[in-house]
Amino acid sequence: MADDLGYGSLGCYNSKEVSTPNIDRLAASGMLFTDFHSNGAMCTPTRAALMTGRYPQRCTWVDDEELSPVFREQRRKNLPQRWAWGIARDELTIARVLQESGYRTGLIGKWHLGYDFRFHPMNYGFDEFRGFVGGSVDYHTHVAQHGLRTLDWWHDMEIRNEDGYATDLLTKYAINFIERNRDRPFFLYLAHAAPHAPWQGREPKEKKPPVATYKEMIEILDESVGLVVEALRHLDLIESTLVVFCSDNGADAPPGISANAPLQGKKGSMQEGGHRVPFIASWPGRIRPGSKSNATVMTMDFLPTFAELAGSKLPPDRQIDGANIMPILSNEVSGSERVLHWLFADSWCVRRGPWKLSGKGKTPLALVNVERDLEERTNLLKDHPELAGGLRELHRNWINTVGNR
Ligand SMILES: [Ca+2]
Repeated sequence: MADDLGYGSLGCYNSKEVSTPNIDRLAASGMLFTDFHSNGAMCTPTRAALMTGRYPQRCTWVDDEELSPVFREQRRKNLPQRWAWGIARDELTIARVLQESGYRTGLIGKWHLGYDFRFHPMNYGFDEFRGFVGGSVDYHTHVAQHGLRTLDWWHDMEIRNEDGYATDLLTKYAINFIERNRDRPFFLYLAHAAPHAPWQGREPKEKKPPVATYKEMIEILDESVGLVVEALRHLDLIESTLVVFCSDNGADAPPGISANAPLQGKKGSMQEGGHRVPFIASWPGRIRPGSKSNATVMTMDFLPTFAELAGSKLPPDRQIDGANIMPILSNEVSGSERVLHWLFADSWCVRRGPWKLSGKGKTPLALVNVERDLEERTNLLKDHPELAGGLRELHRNWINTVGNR
């Protein structure tokens, strides 16, 4: 998973500004999705959906009383980011599901589902952890850019620094994890920091414009994908491994690059640029090379899909919102009409088929047909009042069901 990588930032998604030959090759070896969405327009909600297979709004988040005073105070001051302090310990995670099915589980990279030690990823089903628990680190010093602004670089349960550029270190650990686990089933969640700010290239002293550094960061991310895929090939695991690549929300890029092109909006927005992001799935022998899908897919679909592949049984005591997308990946179906929801602060949108209604609080603001009008230029709210009313009703019912946390 890339962090804040936009829809228009890869060669295979028509970028002419960034060179991503390895990710383009991955796409050519499998299926590229044009209508994949992150569950959130920000990091933490999407990561919660990835972990739980549920809408982040349905997840149980930690109470203030569970936080140490310093984090409680930070959360009080930063309500829109209140989720970053953690999901409840009894949430079922994709790591736990696969761990219980005999998979070795590793998180290499960013967690961002709790800063306090008790919400450490190894308490949520990961056997191993290398990386950082916060929203972003300095790529060279590995000091957190938010929260306590202290060293945030972990070897399992221990904070321990080391020299190196974050993207390169995570790549090294990812390959090491694959090598050590080549003879047994494994689940590797490689959650890169790039190209999330701070915009820093590989050479700490090199000075260049932010946009040049930003492109370099995506190109190093691309190198990482190439090295990981090469390791799988070298170890003869490529035909027994499903590789998925996606972003956690739209780009928030420096001026001078069309990172979310052709979409409007960016990270944090309910416009497509906030949450329609790249998603590629490759599995030689199971997914047809060079295929493209316009099925509507969301981050929360990974848990039910992976659980199905691992033969895991999901407990009946909780609502899983995601869907198993294996029939789409193996070309048995092209996808069906779905109703999907997004919510950030009091901004929201709802999709049914090609129709998208977005609004703020109780007020619907725009109705667009994103199949015909991907750039959201034409607001059809006044032309189709009944359609808008129906979508608004779906949104209202959903809010009432998930509890609008
Ligand atoms: Ca992000």
